[in-house]
Amino acid sequence: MMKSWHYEVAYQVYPKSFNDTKGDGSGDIPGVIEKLDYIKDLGIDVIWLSPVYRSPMKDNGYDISDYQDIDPSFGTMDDMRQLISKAKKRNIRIIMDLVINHSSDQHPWFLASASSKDDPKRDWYIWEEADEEGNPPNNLRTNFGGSCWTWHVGSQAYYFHSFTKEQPDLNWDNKDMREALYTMINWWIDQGIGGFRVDAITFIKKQFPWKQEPADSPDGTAKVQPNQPGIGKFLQEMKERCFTGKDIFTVAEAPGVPFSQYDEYAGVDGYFDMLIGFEHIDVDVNDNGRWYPSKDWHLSDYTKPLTEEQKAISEGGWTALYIENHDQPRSLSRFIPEAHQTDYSAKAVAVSYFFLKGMPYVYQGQEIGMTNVNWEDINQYDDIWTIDEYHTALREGFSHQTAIEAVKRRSRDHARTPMHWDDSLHAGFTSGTPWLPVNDNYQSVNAKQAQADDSSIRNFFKKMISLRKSDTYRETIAYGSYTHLVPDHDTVYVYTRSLKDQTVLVAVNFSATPQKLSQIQFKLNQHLFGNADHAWTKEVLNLDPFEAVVLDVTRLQSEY
Ligand code: TEU
Repeated sequence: MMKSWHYEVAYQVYPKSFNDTKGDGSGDIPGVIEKLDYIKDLGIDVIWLSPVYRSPMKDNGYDISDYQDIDPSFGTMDDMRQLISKAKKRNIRIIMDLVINHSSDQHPWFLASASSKDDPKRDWYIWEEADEEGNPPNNLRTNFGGSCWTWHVGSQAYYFHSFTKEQPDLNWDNKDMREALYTMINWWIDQGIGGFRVDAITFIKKQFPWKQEPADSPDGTAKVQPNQPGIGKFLQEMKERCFTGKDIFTVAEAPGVPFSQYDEYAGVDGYFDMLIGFEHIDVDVNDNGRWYPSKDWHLSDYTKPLTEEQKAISEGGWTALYIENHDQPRSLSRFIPEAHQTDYSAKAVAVSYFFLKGMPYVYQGQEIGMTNVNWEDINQYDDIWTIDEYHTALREGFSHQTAIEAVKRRSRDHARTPMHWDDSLHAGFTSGTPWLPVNDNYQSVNAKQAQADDSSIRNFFKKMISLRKSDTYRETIAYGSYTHLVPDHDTVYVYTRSLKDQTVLVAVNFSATPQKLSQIQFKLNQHLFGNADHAWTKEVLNLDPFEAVVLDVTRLQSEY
């Protein structure tokens, strides 16, 4: 079924690092309003705003202490209303981050729950007694390391958390708690937002009954597992109570959902409208979730899951297309060896995911080719997850070098350094001291320069977005069938999108050597664009190093 947002493209704003108008070194909502025209000019229709709710900021806003208020560091509720209405004037929907697997330990619900075993809200969170030796119910480990159980001295019990101890998990088995969430969600919809990106939602159903789980780590712990059987009951209820029949869409962050369940989650009658999957992006993460030792990965570890995902949504499903967000390293640093990181190769990386079926997401700074930082000292990093990975690696006997290499490859801070607006001090992000230092390369990589230069990565993104939306190609790119050509290839990614008699062929060479794919035969109808400055006239796929092309072709075989 056709949806109004099927041709749309999203931009993610991580507000703390986007644009600071107050000079306190931390971005704010007026800063987002100030840049709405910059975002609109890129061709964007949707902004996913990472959390701006009131928060003690133990996890940069993913620990919420009031769902219906704005944190003073970001501004006020009035600023938020202005953002929603000013975005709407530009035909941009604001998608709020909905963090409802857990709250902050400073949320009044948790404070009440923790106040006494008899409090009416006691059961809104998950509490368990210690065993005879004082131990918690089991050996589960959080997503960020450490036990999922924290002892609460005041009420003499353990509470459960899938993330930090300051993010206690809400108890979805409690009906009153669920009702309170639904009231809050509907209140936000009434404020005129365009929908939600639903955080870590696959963790809401717990691994009952509690028991020791098979260890996946030398310390005897086992990582908490998402997508437990029975979760669907809650998701269906939330959909019916909050989402159905409204002019919004929902995108669920869904680690642990196998492709075989995509239809249930994001098919025509799915719980959500699209999913944020992890298979194509967690290429460098070990099975136990650890970033070390470094994991050897190949291009097909990226392209094959993308292909599986495209198949999984082929019957009317949808997905979020992304290669960067606030939890991931920069894509240019991940996909391209340092010696070859240029505007040219950045464009190739961008082409690789942009013409798949789904909604493409561009993460702030991705459109100008921002890269990872090169910090050697763990004290330079801020992210809780990064700090845990580093220290756990050392505890497990790995060297500083191995541990810091993992951090340099994978830290969430790579995406969180401030946005580069221009070449002035602190990249024009703040007049104060930025909460996280600016990447050293801001003088050559910044939005001002990218806007002025016709051949910039940013202008390339603009072209890609307008091709996706063009009258001639938008149907094929939105709904066309997908075929992965030369699927075992470890240096090129080639796919076609076909609808009726139109075929768009996308080819990207991820290597520093030329690639000749003479087995792929086609008649060239039109060169749509590519990262090289010359027009493409060949009817054979001879790709230069890091070359990307998008062609309108007639395929000469039905299957390659
Ligand atoms: O991330 C969820 C998260 O960390 C997991 O999906 C994890 O990446 C996965 O299980 C890998 O094993 C979201 C937010 O994006 C992140 O910024 C927050 O810190 C986190 O939730 C807690 O709210």
